[in-house]
Amino acid sequence: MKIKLIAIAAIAAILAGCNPTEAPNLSADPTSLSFTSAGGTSMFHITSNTSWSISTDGAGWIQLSTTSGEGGDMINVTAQPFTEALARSATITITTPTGQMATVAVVQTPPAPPAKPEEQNLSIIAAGGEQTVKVPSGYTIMATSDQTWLKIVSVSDGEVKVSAEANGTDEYRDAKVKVVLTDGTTLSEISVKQSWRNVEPGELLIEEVYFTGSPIEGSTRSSEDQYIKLTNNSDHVVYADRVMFVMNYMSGTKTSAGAYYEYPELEDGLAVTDMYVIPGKGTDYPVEPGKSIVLAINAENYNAENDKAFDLTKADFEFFDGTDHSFPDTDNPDVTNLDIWFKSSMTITQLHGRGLESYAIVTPPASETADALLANRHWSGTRIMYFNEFVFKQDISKHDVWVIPGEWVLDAVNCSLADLFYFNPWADAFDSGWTFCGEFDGDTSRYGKSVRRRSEGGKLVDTNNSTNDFTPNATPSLVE
Ligand SMILES: [Ca+2]
Ligand SMILES: [Ca+2]
Repeated sequence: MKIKLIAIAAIAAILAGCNPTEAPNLSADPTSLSFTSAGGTSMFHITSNTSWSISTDGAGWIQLSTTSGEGGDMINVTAQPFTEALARSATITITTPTGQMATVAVVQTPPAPPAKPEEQNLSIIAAGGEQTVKVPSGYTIMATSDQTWLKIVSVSDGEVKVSAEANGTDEYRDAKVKVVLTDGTTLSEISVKQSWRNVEPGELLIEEVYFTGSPIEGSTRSSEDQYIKLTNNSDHVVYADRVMFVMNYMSGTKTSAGAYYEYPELEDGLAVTDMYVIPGKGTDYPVEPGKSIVLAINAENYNAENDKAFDLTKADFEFFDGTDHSFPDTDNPDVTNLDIWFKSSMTITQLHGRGLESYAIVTPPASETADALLANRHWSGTRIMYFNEFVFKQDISKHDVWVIPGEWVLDAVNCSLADLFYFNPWADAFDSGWTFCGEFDGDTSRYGKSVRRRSEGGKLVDTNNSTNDFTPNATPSLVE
């Protein structure tokens, strides 16, 4: 009976994995684990003949597959991804109730620092606002700005959010954002340029000018349904506030009698007469990418009396020239009027119906006013008119002409006709070509046709050469 009891006790002891005659033991293998910054799972073995428990020193970045057990076992250790600049370590400690102890040292290496700092550029419009900049991910980062007008809003893995104050100056201004790792290594240098305006050259373009007017059945005249269409050719929202539509002063066409003018050199800038400005305080008139705004000479429904003419009551802006003259203008109260900085007509402004004008859109800086422009930017010099054997000299300063600085110019288009073309009134930098409607001066087949910018691959073509960029004698876009 006694023998039998001993045998049962021995079997029980074997089943329990513990030999009462053997001292408790405990070991771990391997005794160290290493993780890359990506983290992941590794394992170690426990060899023991007794129960044990495991702790991790409160290192929250590692998780164990189990924290207690008995006898031999395999433990999975999972490390979280690591983004700091200096390595981190932890100790896994295994203990038994009877005082045995084993440890496994864990280290995780930091992400490899960038070979060299990344450099990138960020453009911000004058209105300022928040922008998010992508930087290499996988690092804990800090960011600083060297200008008080540009604040760091937040940093997180892979991105920095900045906020710019509005630029009230008339100039571009620069800031540098430095993004560093926790040991000070530079990850990224962001050169920030804030504009003095809310739309840049090439972003908002003159897509179309409908100067001919729609044909009237049985008439040699046309309807007065003239309009200009401006389109956002960029990938972001632009603002049309304070965009000024200007008309040329210089005539680059010979008169039908053969007279022509010679003008003083104008190296940089546009000599203009009429100046109409989209109102707004900076961001009142957003134009979404690919979208357009229409400036109607008169925002009236011409289709009501001429089925070939357009309904312009849905135009975004209109030229309203008042009623205190012999050809009173009509104001559509539902369509915002352009601000008049200068109009050359004693009555109402219209586009040259035979297509002998040049047009541009420009942006006067924030500090510029109509009064200041008219006072300070007058053009002067001598214009010479050649007519047969006669030569006339004229003092330009007596004319209504102002010089728009070249840096204000967003886009320009010359219109002319082959039989009258003499030269382009604006320098090649603004438009080195010209476009047209009709084949000769007075050609009534021009009615119902517009000049329209071509598009390629979903973008308008803009090479500052309207001979290339525009389709002459085009079907007006409002037909579609
Ligand atoms: Ca009008
Ligand atoms: Ca109106």
